[in-house]
Amino acid sequence: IALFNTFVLASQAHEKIDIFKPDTHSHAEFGEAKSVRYLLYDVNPGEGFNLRRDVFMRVANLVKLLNEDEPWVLVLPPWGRLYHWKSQDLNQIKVKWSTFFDLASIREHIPVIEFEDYLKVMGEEVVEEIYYLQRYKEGWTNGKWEEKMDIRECIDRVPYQKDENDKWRGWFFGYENVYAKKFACLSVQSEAGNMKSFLMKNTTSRSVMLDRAEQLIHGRSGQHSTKFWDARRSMVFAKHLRDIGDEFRKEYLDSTDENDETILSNWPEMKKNHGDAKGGPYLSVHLRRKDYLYAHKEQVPSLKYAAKQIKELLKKNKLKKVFIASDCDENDFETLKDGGVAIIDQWIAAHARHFVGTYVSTFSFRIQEEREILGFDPETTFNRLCSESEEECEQPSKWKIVY
Ligand code: GFB
Repeated sequence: IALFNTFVLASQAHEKIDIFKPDTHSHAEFGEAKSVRYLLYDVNPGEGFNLRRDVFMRVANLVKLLNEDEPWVLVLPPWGRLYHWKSQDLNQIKVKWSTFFDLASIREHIPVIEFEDYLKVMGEEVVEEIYYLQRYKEGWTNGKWEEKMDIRECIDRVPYQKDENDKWRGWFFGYENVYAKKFACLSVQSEAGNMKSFLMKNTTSRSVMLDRAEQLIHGRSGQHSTKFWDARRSMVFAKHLRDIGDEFRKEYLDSTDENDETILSNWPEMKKNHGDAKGGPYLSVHLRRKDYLYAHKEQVPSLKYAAKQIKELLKKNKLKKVFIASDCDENDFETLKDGGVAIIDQWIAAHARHFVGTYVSTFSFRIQEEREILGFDPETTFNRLCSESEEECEQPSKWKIVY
């Protein structure tokens, strides 16, 4: 309650801004009222949507840890300027997280706020401090990983410049008037959670941004931990996108949650056993093309060889229909943002009786996680297409859900 009140007082906005459900967090634990602080982050501009989702999980679990001692709110970085979003006719910057995800579900994990709402709360288009995360110039000493972080000179050219009024200017998700008061480069070799003491002890500003947050690793909150899966489970796709996917499943793939045993419940209460989910009567394939055709040409099949494998899988699984998600050229969807189409593809692929993905694609990995959450038998999930040139076609590791 203390935290919630402090937030409301701190807010200079006239409208009510949702950050979290006050009743799901035990704010009474914070003895005296501490003012809310805001953590912002951004990722290397070249990274795609699904790697960004993974970085979100790392930062989210940092915020989770911070909230054990101080009230911190995570500011969700607006989506935009993604290398893979090619549709020219759509305005695809400053895209809110609620376009793609169900914020109420994320708020069951940590307090979050959209960037736009953060600006309203601050009452000024400002980020107080930015730390641009970078590696250590000298690399790993003795080739050994050790946890450390130090303010250092910037190694590479950074995308922030000081203007004539000593304000740091940069991309800030396309919000042109936003500036930062303070900027520094921070060399890090650290798991995300270990940023906690830096943020609590070395900074006092109301808002701190970590740019290039992909430098932080999962560490102890990795895929074998419940922390990883809690954050992952909270990233429920937005209902308007799930609905489109469900409609498509029903109409073309004879697939409904009732028949397929894939009914969702509120994620904190949803605990499935492997094999609980049956899946719709279709095979789903993630057939990654574009940059993968040259970046991973040894492991990515020709269309002909992909077709051969698909035919065999249909036969083996006694299925007649196949749903192929792909980034191959063609765009039938005119009204949806590219990110939205990709989510619908992932949603449908996640509900199939059997799934086969593409070598090391994070897009495929996120589908595999979705299937773990739904309760599929791992044998139907952790599969990938092989290329004709591979002698041994190693299948993906089975990263199973932990509760
Ligand atoms: O998601 P993502 O990081 O996965 O990047 P990878 C691939 C992007 O391409 C997705 C689109 O976010 C989508 O926008 N895309 C890929 C698809 N597959 C599909 C699909 O089946 N359907 C639809 N609708 N869209 C990484 C990239 O890609 O691979 C890095 O993030 C880099 O930039 C690396 O290129 C090599 O892990 O597949």
